Amino acid sequence: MFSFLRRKLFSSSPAPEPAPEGPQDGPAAESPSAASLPAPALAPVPADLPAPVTPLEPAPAPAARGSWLQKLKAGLQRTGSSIAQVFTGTKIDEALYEELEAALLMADAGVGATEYLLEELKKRVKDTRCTDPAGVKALLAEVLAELLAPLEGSLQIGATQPTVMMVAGVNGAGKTTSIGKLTRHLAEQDSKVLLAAADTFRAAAREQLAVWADRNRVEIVSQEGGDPAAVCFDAVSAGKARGCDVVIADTAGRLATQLHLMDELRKIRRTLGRAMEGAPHEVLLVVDGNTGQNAFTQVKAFDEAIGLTGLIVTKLDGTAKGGVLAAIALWVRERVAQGKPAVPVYFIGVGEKLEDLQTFSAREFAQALLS
Ligand SMILES: Nc1nc2c(ncn2[C@@H]2O[C@H](COP(=O)(O)OP(=O)(O)OP(=O)(O)O)[C@@H](O)[C@H]2O)c(=O)[nH]1
Ligand SMILES: [Mg+2]
Repeated sequence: MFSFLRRKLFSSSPAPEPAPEGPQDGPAAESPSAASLPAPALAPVPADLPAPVTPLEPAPAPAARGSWLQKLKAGLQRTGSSIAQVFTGTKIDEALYEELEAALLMADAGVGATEYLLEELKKRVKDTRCTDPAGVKALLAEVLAELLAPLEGSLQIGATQPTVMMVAGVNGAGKTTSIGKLTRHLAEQDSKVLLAAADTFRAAAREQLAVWADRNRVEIVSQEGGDPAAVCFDAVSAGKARGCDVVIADTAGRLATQLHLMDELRKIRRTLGRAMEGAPHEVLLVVDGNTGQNAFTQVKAFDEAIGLTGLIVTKLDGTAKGGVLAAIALWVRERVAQGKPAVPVYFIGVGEKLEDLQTFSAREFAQALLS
């Protein structure tokens, strides 16, 4: 069983020794650092058991979930483009729909999702013979939650050992912080995590990830300078040798328009696949919710380059308008209709603290946006 292979990380034993640094000669050769690792004593896995899959759900107590929802609401309300304002009148008329259209566009929903929402809403108002604006608001919450529903999804670990994740995004989106928070959630669920500092160019980037590794008592593979793909190769090799459950590669921030840097990301992806068949199992994009429609542009561009499997939307506690998730949801629906896999929002970030990374709920998000 998968649980046999797990080792408790939050034990009173001292933190593990830092990983030896990877080789300079690229990912093609098997890493000496991985080869020199002691082979972990693994319990035999019965052949007839299916690989157990664990959905990663940071499940806070109801009170905690309430408090982060307050943060989300406060963040989304701070924009001043309150959609709720539209429904304070007494009449349902063309002016109300025009005001709603403007509010949705202001909230970064984009033209396509705004049109979709208005059309669906009008249909429901007609079908339900709704007569007051408060009722229209409730119907909009319903339509919005349904539109956002394909973005719900939980990150699965345990189908392979290790589950390999690569994390990408533009500069400062919140990649490293989100990895740190995610590592804590994983470690709390007794998963053995290994981090790969694939941002090899900046010493500060390696140090920042090392702080998170230290804080969470997990191991890290890093290398000064050199090829980020080689670090990733080493990390997966080490993760396999050490019986890790999850390997997470933190990459350097980049714009999708920086073609050579996007090529580097593709190389990292390919190299992870060379280090372990089927890897990376998750290709996550971290987007800053404050960047509005630009976040949507990033999703499309990174997906084209490296094929995304999921998203983390950060900084929804700030001046984010939140509507961009409607635009992303519409894009995901269209993908799914074409037979492609969905790209769920695995987590949303509502602050800088550990507990501020939460799973995404379409209904809660729709309500926060309309409150
Ligand atoms: N308010 C708020 N701040 C956040 C959130 N997530 C990350 N941050 C902050 O955003 C800043 C950048 O975060 P990083 O994790 O370093 O971002 P990064 O994407 O790794 O940056 P680069 O590696 O430089 O590309 C830090 O100050 C974080 O504390 C969030 O959900 N809310
Ligand atoms: Mg970083």
